[in-house]
Amino acid sequence: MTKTDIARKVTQEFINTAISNNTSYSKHKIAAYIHDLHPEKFNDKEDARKYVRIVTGSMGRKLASQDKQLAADFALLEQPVQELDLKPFIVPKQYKKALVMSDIHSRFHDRNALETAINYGLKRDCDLVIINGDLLDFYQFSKFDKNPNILKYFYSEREWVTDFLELLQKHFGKVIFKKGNHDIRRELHIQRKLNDVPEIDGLTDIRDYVFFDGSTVEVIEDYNIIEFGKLNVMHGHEYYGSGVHVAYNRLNKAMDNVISGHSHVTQNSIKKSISGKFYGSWTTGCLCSLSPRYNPQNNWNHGFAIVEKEPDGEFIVDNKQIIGNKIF
Ligand SMILES: [Mn+2]
Repeated sequence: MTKTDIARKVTQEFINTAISNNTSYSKHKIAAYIHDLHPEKFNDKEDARKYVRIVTGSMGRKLASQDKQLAADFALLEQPVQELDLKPFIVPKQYKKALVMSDIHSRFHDRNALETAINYGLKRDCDLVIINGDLLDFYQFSKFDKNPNILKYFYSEREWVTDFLELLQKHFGKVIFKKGNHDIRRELHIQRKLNDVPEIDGLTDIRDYVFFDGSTVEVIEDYNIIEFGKLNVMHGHEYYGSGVHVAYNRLNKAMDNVISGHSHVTQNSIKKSISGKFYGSWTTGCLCSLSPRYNPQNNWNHGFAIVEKEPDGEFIVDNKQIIGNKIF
């Protein structure tokens, strides 16, 4: 067999395997395989690669069918890189009433607002807490200027959050913690350092960071959506920009029922579709300080929501604001 014959035969075998397994093999990999197979014929991998290119390139034989030719060409292009594996988390049927709290931003949390929300959730017999993002502030990993007098309080942020999650599990039984944009600050920080300090690989998982004995806390990635019956639960940062009419804008983006936080304001928007179905969007207030250094004047408000789910997935959202000691 000539070098061209070998290259053609082996490449065709790779193409067949790639097509039947819905994958691909680069010409580079095939060349390395050919060189290993026939070191006596091919000087090096580069030599083998030259022949793979001859039999597959514009000078090579073309298949009669354009579809088949294109499939064969794609079988020799490396696979795309998949960065995210999007998968909604479906809340198990057994949970019927959720206290939804977002934007606690520990340790910039508002103690009164937080205690009020939890107390109300218990009085309403919630069997589930959904922490809808930004439980941790991770001030220490902020890219903005940090005040050392504030920074020192964040050495114990980990302990605060661990104890807080344990408190919630003790009172409600089940906690689902969906990460927001702040909750991933630490893992992004570690990722940035990873090129310089490979030993720290594996330290990123927040499950380990806030684990307590007997924890059944479910942690949901920041890019995944929670489905509580027919209601989608998202933090809010998953959509780029939401303007002033946050609930309205997120409804237009979601085109489905959605509850979110991130914007620190209580808003409701319900619209009827052309087919007569109603879709709603609710945004919950925050449970953190209303006057942070980086944004001392704002239109934020404290709040939370109670979501009651029926067996068919229909639901009722009770979107509450906290003003002082009053709940509206
Ligand atoms: Mn946020």
